[in-house]
Amino acid sequence: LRTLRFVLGDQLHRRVSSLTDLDPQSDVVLMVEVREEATYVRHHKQKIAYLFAAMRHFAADLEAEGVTVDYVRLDAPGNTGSFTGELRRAVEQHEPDKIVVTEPGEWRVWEMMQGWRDDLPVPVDIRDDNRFLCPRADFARWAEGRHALRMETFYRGMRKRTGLLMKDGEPVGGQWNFDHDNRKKLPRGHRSPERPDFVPDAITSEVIALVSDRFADHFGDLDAFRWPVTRADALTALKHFLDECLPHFGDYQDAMKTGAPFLYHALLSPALNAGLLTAEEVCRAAARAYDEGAAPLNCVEGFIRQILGWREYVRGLYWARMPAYAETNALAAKRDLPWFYWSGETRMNCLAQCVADTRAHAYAHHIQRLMVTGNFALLAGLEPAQVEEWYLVVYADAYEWVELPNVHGMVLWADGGVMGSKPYAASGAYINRMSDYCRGCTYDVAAKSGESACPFNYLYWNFLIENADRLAGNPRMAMPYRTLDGLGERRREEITTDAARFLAGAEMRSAPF
Ligand code: FAD
Ligand code: DLZ
Ligand code: SF4
Repeated sequence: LRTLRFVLGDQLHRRVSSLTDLDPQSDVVLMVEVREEATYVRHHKQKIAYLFAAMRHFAADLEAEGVTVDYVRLDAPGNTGSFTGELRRAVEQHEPDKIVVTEPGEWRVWEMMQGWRDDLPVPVDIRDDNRFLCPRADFARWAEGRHALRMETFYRGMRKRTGLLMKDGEPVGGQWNFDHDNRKKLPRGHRSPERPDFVPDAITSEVIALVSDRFADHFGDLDAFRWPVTRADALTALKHFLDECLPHFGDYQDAMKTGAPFLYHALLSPALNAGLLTAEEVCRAAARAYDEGAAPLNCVEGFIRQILGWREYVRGLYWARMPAYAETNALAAKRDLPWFYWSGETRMNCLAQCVADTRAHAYAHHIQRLMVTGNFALLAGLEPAQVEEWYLVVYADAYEWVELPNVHGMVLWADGGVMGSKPYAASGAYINRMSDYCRGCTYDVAAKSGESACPFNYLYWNFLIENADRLAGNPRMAMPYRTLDGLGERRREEITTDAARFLAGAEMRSAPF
């Protein structure tokens, strides 16, 4: 019997479910570089280069094992440019008895796969994705009948289920969550560790040249491409993180600094999302660092919560609530995405810096995504679909299963509270507290009104005023609404006038000059 095993570009793990029973004597592994996947949104150039480079290295490793790999390069003669076209071509060429594939990360491809079952002349076995710790069906059972899903409840269940940071059925250290020890501001002059430097080898360099040529009009630079694109390099990156960054991860998790996009973050999301590392091995390695006394509990718990908690939770939520999830717009936001999200041309220094980091590295850390580009999108009432497309384009780790809940739910509150109990709205004071951006800004973070005032300041109150009928009744918003009530009529008028002027002004233009 000959099985055709179709491995997608973000399933690059040797023990992924589609490969567990691989028979190198008879089976063929299919991997395809296709234009449709590279352009369904106009991904950052580094994201395409990352996937193609990781795919080519993974295929080479399989071949070194003696596995037959049908690897279709982007510029191969006859490449039809789509998953479906390439699968059909491979079926004609290899005449398999069946096709085996692991379920995809995106609804769009899931629907495509259902079509393969109907249209192809051989059976298609779609297997669970075993790279996650919580199977889709288990999450769906947990979510059934709940409107609001809360990460913290889910996370505690996952700690019990996996035994991570657990002792005798209780959380290690007597608490589930050590966030109150985290979130320090970086001291002035502080130097964080250097990012590991994975200089592109011949395979990666060839891919970078291809992407530069074929996707020249996509967002982003390729010059600073330094991602680990093999499992061996991803393991080196994990070790670097555990040794150099984890001991301070929690402390400076929310800090932002000009010209220092990485700080103590792991930079592991592209490798995790493409399959080079598994969530389980990364969490267990972090727990081991705590057991061995190499990192304190607040840092290790904070890190494990991001993966065992947030990452598994958003993935479960995505599959439990799609496709309807993407359609809601609870705050009726409809303003166009300003052009500066692409060009970085804005006088708001925090946004200019985050866009610059994003363009250079296809990366920004969580707080830049949530509290700068995200917070502005929320306060300015940008249309969810346009903001979501931006986030799906610009990051090397972006796949809809993780991007959509974070943007639609956590940032924009477009799901009306399914994912988080309240919107993460904040004024310029938060950005000033956690970063050095305001020092280099032409706007004045201390000023509340007028043309030179930080726009986040009046947009924050304007957001509360505009959404009062939707948010004022939310118990978790009671405090800001009480403060708003105390501001007085004249101050409220000042806020709405400032906001209207800014939102109609040059900063908000949605196309280049
Ligand atoms: P670290 O800060 O070192 O965290 C460690 C790991 O925890 C990450 O590698 C990631 O796997 C996981 N993690 C942390 N927070 C989250 C979260 N909220 N959701 C899921 N996993 C999380 N992450 C993506 O992988 N892809 C995305 O497309 C994506 N889009 C986002 C959009 C917005 C608006 C926000 C607020 C967050 C988004 N995130 C996304 C989550 C998070 O910002 C990134 O995972 C993180 O910045 C990746 O960098 P790191 O590996 O250095 O992470
Ligand atoms: C993101 C991406 C890109 C840019 N290109 C390819 C590709 O050419 N071939 C491939 O197999 N996968 C690619 N991917 C990843 C897929 O888009 C991903 O598998 C689906 O979005 C499902 O998560
Ligand atoms: Fe951003 Fe306002 Fe600070 Fe300028 S002053 S960097 S706009 S928060």
